[in-house]
Amino acid sequence: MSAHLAPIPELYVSHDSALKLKAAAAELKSHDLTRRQTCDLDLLMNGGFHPLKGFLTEADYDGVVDDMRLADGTLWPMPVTLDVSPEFAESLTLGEDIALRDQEGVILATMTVTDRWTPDKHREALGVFGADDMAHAGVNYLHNKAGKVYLGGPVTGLQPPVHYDFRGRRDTPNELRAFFRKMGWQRIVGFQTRNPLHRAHQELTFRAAREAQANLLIHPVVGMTRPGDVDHFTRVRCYEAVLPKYPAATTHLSLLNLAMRMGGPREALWHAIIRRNHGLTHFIIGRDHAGPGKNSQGENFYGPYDAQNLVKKHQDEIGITVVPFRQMVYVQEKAQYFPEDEVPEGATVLNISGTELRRRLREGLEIPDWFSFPEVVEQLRKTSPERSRQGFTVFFTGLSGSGKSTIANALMVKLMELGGRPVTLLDGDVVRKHLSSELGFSREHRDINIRRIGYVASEITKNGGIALCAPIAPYAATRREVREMIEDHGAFIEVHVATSLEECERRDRKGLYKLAREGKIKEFTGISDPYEVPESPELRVDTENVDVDSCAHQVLLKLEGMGLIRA
Ligand code: PPS
Repeated sequence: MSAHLAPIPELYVSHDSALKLKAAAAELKSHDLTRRQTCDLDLLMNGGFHPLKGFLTEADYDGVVDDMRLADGTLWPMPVTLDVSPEFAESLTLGEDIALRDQEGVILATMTVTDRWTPDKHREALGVFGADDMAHAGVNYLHNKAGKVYLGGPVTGLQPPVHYDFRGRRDTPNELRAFFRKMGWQRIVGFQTRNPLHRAHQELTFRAAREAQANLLIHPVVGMTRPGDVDHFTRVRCYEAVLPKYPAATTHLSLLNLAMRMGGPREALWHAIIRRNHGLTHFIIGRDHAGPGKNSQGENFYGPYDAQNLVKKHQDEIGITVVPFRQMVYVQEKAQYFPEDEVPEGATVLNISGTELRRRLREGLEIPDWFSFPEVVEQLRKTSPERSRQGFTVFFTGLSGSGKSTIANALMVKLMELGGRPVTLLDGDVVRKHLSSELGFSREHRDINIRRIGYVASEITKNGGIALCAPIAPYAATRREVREMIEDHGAFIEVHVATSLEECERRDRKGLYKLAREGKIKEFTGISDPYEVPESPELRVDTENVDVDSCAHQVLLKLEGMGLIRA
């Protein structure tokens, strides 16, 4: 049997041992895994991350960050760390076993904690991603989502995470290796993707398989990809729609539960190692593999072919051959795709970027047949209806008495007059009565209140409705959090109702400013509590010189300009 198809070590114990260990693990301190950690654990346990035997120790982590190597010298470019809160980390003694639970509380594994340290995240960002810039999704996750302390140590696998979706299309490395053995496939080229497959991808994969004289594994990532990507449910339906266009005897589709970091060249190297573990002999690396987009200066983080070059340098050591590809473009005169460096002279080159595709979907414009398959476009249109049929949230923020609710009410009536989508008003006072009646006005309580509003608004937006929110929402960080929650599902329009404190106090409709000045109401926004003015809201309205009706109309015009409503 070829070495690349022999079974690979997993971290699972036998079924009987797992049952016993699980019963004992219920007594252990336990950590609830994040989504990313669940993906990482899945691949640790099933051998996708071979030769790792657990979450990185401090010495391995240092080596990976600085030189892409574990302490024993093995090539490993990406930190796979168990990040936790300082409180949880401090509650542990080194050498202690902990239970690792999924989001429903099911124990998936135990881990012996051999290492605990507070990483220098600035150093990690620079070492792993080449920049400490929040515009990079991996860096943003590192600073804003990952816990402050890392735990390291060997993992004992008890059961894989349960997947309810596309079960038949998910394969562990050993399942894939067994499949290749059964089919007699010796040479297999893998194609990694986090996007729907269009004609250019199909052409690229055909050519790669031909060049490598290999069978083809379409191996899309369905764990976590770049925020804003097409969700994996839609993508898998797209892949399934394209699959019949491939020769069945030499093509296979399998889903990979990887949490990507968008780390460009280092990530490409990591992908190659993971694919080697899944039994592949060849791996396609195209333009800007695992690219994170532009940095905060508007420049690319990595060169378009840096990833190819890095993986080529290490391909022998990994044991997989890179099949490098240039960007594929459509040549109109030939009615055919070509790598960009092989385009016949003087020919007309057509291309539609990801941004342009999203614009066309958003605005309900044509997507030509030379670009994609009608079956794929149909799936994409189902998930991304044009903007005027999507849900959205208008989030008013401003001081108490600034006029948020009044404008929001006027806007609600105007939107209802237009019709087409249900409109819900989440007014500050109303929310505090129904959703947040137990909360006060400390920073902590205000944040909880705003997150609740954000959650409800995101559900409304997801379901195609219009949410109008009108809380004070004094903190920029919490407003940003809500924006992120909602932008997963539709547009978020922040409207700063910029009435000055003096004017709000002069109006003092509810008599609260007077009480606040007298010290009878504590922590009153603008008087004894902060209000962080939004720096770049979608719209700022001035209620001091403009009447309510005109303010609401300004919002309506903004929505029209964004393609969200058709007046
Ligand atoms: S927050 O900060 O966004 O959670 O506030 P919010 O939920 O919008 O609630 C604001 C309304 O509560 C009344 N109120 C106070 N506001 C600010 N600070 C203090 N301490 C306070 N105590 C009561 C006030 O009437 C706000 O209503 P609006 O509609 O904004 O005037």
